[in-house]
Amino acid sequence: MENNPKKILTLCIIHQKNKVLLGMKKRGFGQGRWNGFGGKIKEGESIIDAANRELMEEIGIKVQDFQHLGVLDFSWKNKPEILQVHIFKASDFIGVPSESEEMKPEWFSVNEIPFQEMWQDDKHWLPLFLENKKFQGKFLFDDADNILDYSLDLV
Ligand code: 6U4
Repeated sequence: MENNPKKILTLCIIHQKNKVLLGMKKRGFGQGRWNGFGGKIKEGESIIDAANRELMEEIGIKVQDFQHLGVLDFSWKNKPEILQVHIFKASDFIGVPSESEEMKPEWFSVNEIPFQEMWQDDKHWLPLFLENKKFQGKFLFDDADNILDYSLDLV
């Protein structure tokens, strides 16, 4: 039974001065794209705990200074589910970013972000993120993950 089609997820990008840490998703949802780190929150888990659990599982690091910058709702034309993704920034972390079965981390200059190999929404909100602006938005995708419609506002 599918009573609650809204899923809450985390997405964390490490941003230090002129570089960001992204990960190549090696399997599952979003495979083949550079992305931040994160995933679905588990029952009873706080959103910050979920963000840190995913960072540890995916690249073996832990963060203390999360900034909650954005909330984006993603939906698809022919699917009932809505993904509500909470976007966090961090600058400091403990540990060494390391490749896992799910993610291969890599630093990118903020001038060389690989937008062509990312979700299409990223080029809209990442510039706001890099300027520490808070935002909210909604993106509607087709079956091939192309944007059909979107709204994005500063909050
Ligand atoms: P499981 O089911 O354990 O493999 P889990 O790790 O919980 O999955 P996953 O991998 O499905 O979650 O998480 C998807 C990740 O992709 C989250 O960090 C949110 C992010 N994401 C989803 N849609 C996105 C989009 N349109 N743009 C974007 N990130 C997106 O930049």
